[in-house]
Order: sequence, then structure tokens, then C-alpha cells
Amino acid sequence: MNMIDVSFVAEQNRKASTALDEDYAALGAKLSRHGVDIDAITSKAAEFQVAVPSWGTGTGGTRFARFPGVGEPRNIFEKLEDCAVINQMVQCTGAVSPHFPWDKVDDFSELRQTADALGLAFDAVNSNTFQDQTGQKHSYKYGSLTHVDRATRDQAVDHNLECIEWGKTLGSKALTVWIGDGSNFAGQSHFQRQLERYLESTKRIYAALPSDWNMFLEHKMFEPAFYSTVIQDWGSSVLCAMELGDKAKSLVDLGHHAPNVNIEMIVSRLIQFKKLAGFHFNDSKYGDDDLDSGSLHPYQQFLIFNELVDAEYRQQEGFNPAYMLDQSHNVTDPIESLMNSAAEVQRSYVKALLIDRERLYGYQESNDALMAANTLKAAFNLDVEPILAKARMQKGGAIDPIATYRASGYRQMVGEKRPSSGQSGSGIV
Ligand SMILES: [Mn+2]
Repeated sequence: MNMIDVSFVAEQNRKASTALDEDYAALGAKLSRHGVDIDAITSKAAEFQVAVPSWGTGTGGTRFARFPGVGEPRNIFEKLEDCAVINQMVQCTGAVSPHFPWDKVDDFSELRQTADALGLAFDAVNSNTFQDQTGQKHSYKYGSLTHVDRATRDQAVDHNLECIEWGKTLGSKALTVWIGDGSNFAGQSHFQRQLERYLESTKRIYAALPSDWNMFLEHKMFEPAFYSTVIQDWGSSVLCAMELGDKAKSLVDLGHHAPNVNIEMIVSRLIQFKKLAGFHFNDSKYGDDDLDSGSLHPYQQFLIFNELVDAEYRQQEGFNPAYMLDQSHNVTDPIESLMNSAAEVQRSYVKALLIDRERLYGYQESNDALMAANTLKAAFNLDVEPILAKARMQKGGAIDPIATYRASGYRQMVGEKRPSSGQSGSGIV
């Protein structure tokens, strides 16, 4: 089922198709001079997928306040509708990553059927033990999986176990665990004992994973804890993943590192040791900003994809990362921002495919630093928009997703259908 009329999208595409054909032919000619078949790259682009976070459509929030937008989805079913619009336009976001208990429903089979009907699948399920829910017995104020009190840890473990159960019904294959546990004062927590408690709790969760599932450990340097965080960096994350077993891997959220950290090298290390779970793509200026992917550091994102495509090219054993977006803010229409971000991530992938890898290896072996760097830049500087547009169009998406979406009137339509819930609680985390 399509949320936006298919013939409307086709009509919009018709208006833009002559220009696209010309641009595609010009880029194709340029690439063929370097022995690259543009259609082969377009096919790879068309296969590319990045999952959308259900909370990304939820909108309106910063950590401090909500500024509700028009027609905000009020529940997971309406979030799925918006995700279906995104995927219809960009054709590379066929899965949604749900967050519990935010997206909890009475009937998970019904939720899966709804997603099926919209052409969507479910990606990793996310547990939430970083905030208290109404009626919750034990508070997470001083921690969850690492809390000093066993009953609180048990409650946090149980929540992760129920997330796995719900995820099974939804067809998910992974559980993402991020905890806000940490400390705000030197001396507040015993580092080693706290991490021992984390391992004891996560081992119980790991033991409940179905055989074809993975457990993604998401690290974050700071916030909400500002002195120490239990899983603060990829080192803590990968040590715990190694302790837990093969199904446990490290998830890289681009906003969860210290400024200027070489994230692409971390990615390479995780790939080398078969511990790369995947990504939460976003961009940041200062910290965990959750800004749109590629909006500030497109070259960094490209360099990360250089490592990913390199692993693909070398057919690295055990390489199968999950790609997800993780963003939410309050100055754009979230459908537009998520479409933009998905396209930007796909753009980095396509540019990385165009790196002349054998030439790069040659420059590396001959210590030609300048030409090695220029080989990367040559791919980065190409305008691959015709490839992205062609890949979208061939799958029934929009040549120009933002313009087509705006012209469709979808936002105005849901604005009438979904009156504001008037909630003023804090928005995102
Ligand atoms: Mn994240």
C-alpha cells in the first residue's frame, strides 16, 4: 500500500526525467572513461538500505522542550505511515527500528501486519532503561543494568527480555542496548564493580537471544551522566562484546564520541575483529547532537563508507553491519529530514563505491600519501546525484523526494487527520 498516489509520483518524475537522463548520460560517460559501468553502480545503490528510527518521525523535541509539529504521529501505527512515505520517496528505508516501551502495543502481530501492508519490516529493537515509566516499581535514577540494587537490575533485565519477545513477533533480528548508567561525581561509583554488574546483567540478556539474533552494544561518551558513563567508548563496548560472545557487537553512533575522534579508524578496527554491529548515522558539531546525516561532516561520513566498502570489496569474513539513522530535532519536518539523511548516507556509499581501490592500494604500498589522498578526493568530489535519482526512480521512488513530498500535500493531510495530542513532556533522548 502506498501512502502517496503512485500516478502522482510518476507525473512528478516525468517532469524531471529529461534532465535526469541528460545528467545520467554525462556522468555515465565520465565514469566509463575510468572503466566504471554506471548501471552497475546504480544497481548497487538501489540495493542499499538504511533503517529509520521510529522516534525520528515523532518530532518536535529537544532535550528541554517540545515544539509540536503539524500532524505529528501519535502512536507507532502513525509513525509507520510516515516511515512508509519516506520509503516510498527514497526507496532505501524499508525497515523501521522501534523503541520500547514508546512503541509498545497490545497486539504485536497486528503491528507486524500493518508494517507488512505498508511494505516495511522491523530492524533492531531498542530497549529503554534510561527513564522511568508510569507505574514502574524501581527507579532508574541511579542506574538500570548496573544499579547497586539487585531488584532494579532484575527489572531492567526483564525489560530487555520482553523487548526480545516483542521483537521476535515483529521479525527483528537484533536488540540494541544503550544505558544512561554512569556517575556525576568522582568517587560516586566503583568503576570495576559497576562494569561487573553490567556484564552480569547483559549475560542474562544475551542468554535469551534467539540463535539468529545479535545484541548491539551502543556506547556513548557522556550524558545523561557527566563524569563517567559505564559504556563510554568503543573500548568498553568491544571488551564487553568480547566477554559476552559472538552475537554481541559494538554499535557506532556517530555522535557518541569525543570531538575529532577518528571514527573511521574505529570502524576499521571493529570490522577487523568481527565486532562491528552497525551504525546510528547522524551528524554533530559538539556532542550527541542528532543532526541530519551528512549535514555538517559529509567527508567524515564518506571516509567511514570508504572503510565499509573496502571490507565489502575484500569480502571480509563476518561483515554484515546494520545501518540505521538516529536523529531527531525540531526545526524541520522530520519526514523531510529523514529522507535527506537516508539519501546522504546512500550518497556516501555510492561515492565510496567509486573509489579506485586498486589504485589506492598501490599508492599506499608505494608511500605516495598525496596521491592516496587525492584518490579518495576524486571519488568524493563526484556529483553522484544522477545515480541516486535513477536508483530511486527505477524502484518507484521520486527523482526529487523533497519536492515530490511537498507537492503531495501529505503533511497538510495528516495535520487534519491527527489533531495535536497537546503533550508537553520532554521530547527525545
Ligand atoms: Mn543512537
